[in-house]
Amino acid sequence: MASEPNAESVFGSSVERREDVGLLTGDAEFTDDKLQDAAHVAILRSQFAHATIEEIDVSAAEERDGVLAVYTGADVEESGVPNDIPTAWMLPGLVTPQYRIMATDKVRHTGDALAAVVAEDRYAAYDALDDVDVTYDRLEAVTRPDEAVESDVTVHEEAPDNVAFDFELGDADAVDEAFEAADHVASVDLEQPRIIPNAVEPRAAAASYDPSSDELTVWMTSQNPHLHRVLMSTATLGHPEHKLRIVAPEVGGGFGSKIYHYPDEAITAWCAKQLGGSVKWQATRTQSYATDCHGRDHVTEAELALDSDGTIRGLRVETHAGLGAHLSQFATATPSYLYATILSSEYAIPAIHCRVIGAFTNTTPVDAYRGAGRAEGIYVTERIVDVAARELDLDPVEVRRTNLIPPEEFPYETAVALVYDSGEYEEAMDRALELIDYEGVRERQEKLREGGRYLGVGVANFVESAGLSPSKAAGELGAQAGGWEAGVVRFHPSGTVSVAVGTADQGQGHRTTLAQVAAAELGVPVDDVEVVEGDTDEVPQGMGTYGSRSGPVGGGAVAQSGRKVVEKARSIAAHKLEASEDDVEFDDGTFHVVGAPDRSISIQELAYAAYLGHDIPDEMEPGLEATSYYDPENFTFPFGTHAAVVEVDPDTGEVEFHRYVAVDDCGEQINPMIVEGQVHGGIAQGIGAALSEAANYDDNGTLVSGSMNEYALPRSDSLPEYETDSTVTPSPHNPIGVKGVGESATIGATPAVVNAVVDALEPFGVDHLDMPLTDETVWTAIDGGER
Ligand code: MCN
Repeated sequence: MASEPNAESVFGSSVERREDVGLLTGDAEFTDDKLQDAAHVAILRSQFAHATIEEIDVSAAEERDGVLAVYTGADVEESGVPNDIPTAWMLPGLVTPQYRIMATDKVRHTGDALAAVVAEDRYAAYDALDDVDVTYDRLEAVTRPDEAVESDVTVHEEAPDNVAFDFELGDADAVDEAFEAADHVASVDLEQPRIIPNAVEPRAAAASYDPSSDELTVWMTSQNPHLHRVLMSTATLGHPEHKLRIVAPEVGGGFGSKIYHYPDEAITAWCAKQLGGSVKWQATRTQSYATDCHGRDHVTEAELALDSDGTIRGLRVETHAGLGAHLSQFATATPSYLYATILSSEYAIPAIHCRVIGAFTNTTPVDAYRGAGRAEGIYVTERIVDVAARELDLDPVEVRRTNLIPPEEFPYETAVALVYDSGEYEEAMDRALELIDYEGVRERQEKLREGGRYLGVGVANFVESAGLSPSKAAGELGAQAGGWEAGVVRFHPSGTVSVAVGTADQGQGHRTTLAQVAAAELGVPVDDVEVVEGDTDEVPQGMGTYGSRSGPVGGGAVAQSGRKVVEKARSIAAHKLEASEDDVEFDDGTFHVVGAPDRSISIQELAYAAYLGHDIPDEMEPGLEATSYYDPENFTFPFGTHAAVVEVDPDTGEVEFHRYVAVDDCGEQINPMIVEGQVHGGIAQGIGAALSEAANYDDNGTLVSGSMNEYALPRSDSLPEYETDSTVTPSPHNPIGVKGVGESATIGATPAVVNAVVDALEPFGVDHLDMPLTDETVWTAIDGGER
């Protein structure tokens, strides 16, 4: 039976994460825990970044003990499946070469799959890979997007100059006029290197096919099972969607990398069908590095026009965005609509123009990584504001303040097509400045410099477009997916509640927070609400978890269904209490007749009545549940200010943190503890990008930072103590006032840290440095590159 309703409001409380018991005790089940007796798939990757394939000889591998089958791309073609990994976002003029699950004629990066061995165990499968004999004809490779468009190397015949798209946003003429009228133009050339997402759990799939029913079930590390189902069903395997079940069990982190429909999971499912049984595949860390979509990869020229008092008149940005060897699903949207549209940051910039050239290279595909597009765009604006402030001899904080969009201007339409919903930017910025004691730090900086110590303070503001929506607008811009979310709220006759949502957790705590949303709407104890996600058989439809959408959009869907349930319950309450519906009030789980508090009935009692069906209004169907497809009218726009104080050692180039302050505003907070956790994780990743992380390729297209030995993730001893605070500016259009938070800190942290380091280096005449700001980069820059 249901527990007694509690009066305490669960929305806004730091309810403990119900996910943690399973995770901490090891009881939580991940994909690799499924199908323990299944055969194993090992996938052969290309040895070269660019080559034509002359022959693939699998005969020796087939002969090995324990090997059940060896397949190549030719076998996939022969099976007659559609065999395509499609893009999910079209842009005008976009070139869309076919992306097959295994390459047959040409390889375009070292992660391309060439053959799949299925064997009785993992060791036998991997050992047999050595016996697959591939004859390559090697080609030159190109790895940088700016070089790709001028190179003789052709990644795809369909894309002349390797250009996949050439995208423009904003008013170029207005920007020209603004630049002519302005007192000063600052410019900066900057690069944002590739980042490799490092989820704790590498990608994995386990697939089971039942030939008698034609049912195919795939457990996989998915951030969006329904999207995976539709793509796998229609574009890749040609398997009926209603007979394809995708389940995302516990997923150990994603950071964007598990949004995409990759060849490997499709190969695993295809192998299960071919063999008529169960197979599984688990990526190694090295394979993940070579195949998980990377993030960022921009080479940019930016110019900012300002008056001498710091008033910004215009911003001009041109960027070459690397797409890698193939188009991943959102690879086109991330550097175009998510990047160009956020360039206004928190500022009233009257004219902005942005051109993005998306280029194919012989590298791992690039797509959304935590902060996707918004992180890259905000970085440009927040860096160039600092560059301009120094050139104008103004305090960078004051330039920011001069240009902030004031609260009374909301909703605010930017020069790059977004309408920001709400913002109290100055309040958040002032809170951060006060916490970090900005004036005091500046004084200390001056004093320490006299003694040969180099302190730097960096401030970055940011806005994020979180929760892509609405579907119609996204569709007009080329999206092949909706921006809605589905949520089911179902009372059981005993008064407990099941919620099913189309989002898919990878560590964000949805089973806790979305239960809080439902409990608050229904006025029932949070422990009486169970949330199901990540299973296409259990959840009717869904769009998944990315773009910081699960709180605002998933939460919106749950709230909307909760409200529908309350309205139906109100009708039953009015019937049972013999009152008009207008006279029945709902408060914390109980319906009362206005003015007669003793005439009341709880929502749990009404659930029982609804399922009995004896004593409910005529014409009403029994049952108490509701489904919503919540399609928001706009993005939500979280914002904030991050500030860092660092000291640079001029002898070693080492960057040491003195302070790190983050003030974030994600509207109403469902669970402040989880919000803070999201901010902590985001700061770590933002600092990693600023100081140490970069995926580097050599000229042959070999990923030289191909393992954790060469790819420098931040470690706990290189991260500062975080000092966090928040302001609360609800989103006016969201049913629960929530804005997303999952990516915010990643967006704010990187420019704050880079600004701080460059500020520290001012006495050495350094006005910009490209990330990552490793000791070597900083040390070299201190001596004007002479060391
Ligand atoms: N939340 C809240 N109050 C708000 C906003 C959010 O309590 N005002 C809660 C939400 O209910 C949810 C969590 O905070 O439990 C994050 O919510 P949201 O901002 O909606 O983001 P999503 O849940 O959609 O998660 C996606 C986001 C992204 S895009 C990346 S990348 C990312 C991130 O979340 N990857 C993560 N955080 C991650 N955290 C972990 N542990 N692992 C990842 O892979």
